Amino acid sequence: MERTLCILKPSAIERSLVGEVVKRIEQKGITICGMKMMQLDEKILREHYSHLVERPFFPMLVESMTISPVIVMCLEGKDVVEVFRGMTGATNGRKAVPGTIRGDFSMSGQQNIVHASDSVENAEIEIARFFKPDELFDYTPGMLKFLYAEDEI
Ligand code: IDP
Ligand code: MG
Repeated sequence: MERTLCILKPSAIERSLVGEVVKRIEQKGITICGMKMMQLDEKILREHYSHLVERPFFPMLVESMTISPVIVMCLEGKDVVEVFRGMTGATNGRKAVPGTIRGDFSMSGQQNIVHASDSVENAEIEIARFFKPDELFDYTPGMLKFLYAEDEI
């Protein structure tokens, strides 16, 4: 099964939206195979957001991502990278479609509640960046046969 990285950003932690986001993940039928709270720093953010380091807003982004701890989650499911990106919505919360996490909970292009990996390749790199192998769990949810057809798993 495919895996993706989700980060519940300080905007989720500080606004007490952790339960709301986790609830959506569980209700969708996505499996949580790793979850921990951690404090990010500039070093890891320079790697994670390497495509944005030269942008003028980068210092503001670092500040917003380090102001409180975050919760990182490894999510598993069929095509979960694309599925969870869809659930996350557009980067700017003001443009994200209602029904998506950002569309329902964010008014901002920066304080947008969650990170979601954008490709299978990046998901693998990002999961390895935030989790040690023994922090990830391989298990088969008991309800799997009610989540998927036999030929989907
Ligand atoms: P994504 O989170 O939708 O994948 P990226 O372009 O990868 O979007 O940007 C990563 C994060 O950087 C965004 O989620 C947001 O928090 C922040 N960000 C992106 N563009 C801007 C901007 O123009 N101003 C402020 N923050 C931004
Ligand atoms: Mg991105």
